[in-house]
Amino acid sequence: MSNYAIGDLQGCYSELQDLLKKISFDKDEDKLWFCGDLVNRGSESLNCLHFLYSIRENCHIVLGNHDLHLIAVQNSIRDISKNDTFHDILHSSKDDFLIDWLRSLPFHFIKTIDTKEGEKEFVMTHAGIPPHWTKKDLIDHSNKLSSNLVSNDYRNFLKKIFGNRPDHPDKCKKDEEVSRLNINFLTRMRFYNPDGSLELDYKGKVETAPNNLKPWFEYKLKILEENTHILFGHWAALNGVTGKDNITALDTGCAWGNKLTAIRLEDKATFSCDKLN
Ligand SMILES: [Mn+2]
Repeated sequence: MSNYAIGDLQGCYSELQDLLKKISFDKDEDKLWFCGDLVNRGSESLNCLHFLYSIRENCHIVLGNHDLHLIAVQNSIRDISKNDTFHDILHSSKDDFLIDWLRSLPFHFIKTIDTKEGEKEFVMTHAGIPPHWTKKDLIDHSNKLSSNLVSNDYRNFLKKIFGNRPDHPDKCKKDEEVSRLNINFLTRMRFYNPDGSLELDYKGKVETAPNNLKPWFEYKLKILEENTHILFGHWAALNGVTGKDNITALDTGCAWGNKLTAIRLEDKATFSCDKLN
């Protein structure tokens, strides 16, 4: 049995099938970890959701920002944007169960597995883990968000979680502001300021970032004191490179014409498939 962590699918269903052939995926034995953003940008979002649902017992999946956007659009809480490519899902009410299933997925996943280097605890989120969070913080914040997302009042919750502000825990006065910031940490974070604030406005490259602004994983991360290994997606421009042994970037930009990548957690073997069309 092997565990494979797979980068942002973003509707790249045919490429996923290629990748599963390449790793000789055995649905009775193997586990697939998906770091979120299952839909959008690519051309086969509905196929991705149907397929993952059909093998859900073999998968560990966390939510990404595009998945949340789809849930909000399908619930008429956000407008579809001109770049969105998940019309295939919205046009078919018989597939509404897939959106309810998405809502039930967590924002984080943690599991210890045997690797060639001994036992390792892997922690997966879509965008990363903010430097000031311990493992307990991650679990508490993530679970609280999930309980809101599956509650009867989830539509009201969805109305309040989109936006770039507040950008710092000290600026949060209401529960909904804490939720918004924590969702942004977990699903949208790339750059982080030394004062502990989340930077969502800068969209450029790491090399040309303004002074002081660094990728979140370049800070001293509290969660790594607990000897964890972080897996995340969301940041295709990194092309899988963090420069850290214990922090793995999974998104290699398939939806942007690059590759879909799987990493076997037991031995770090990497498998990639090219974008098909
Ligand atoms: Mn993302």
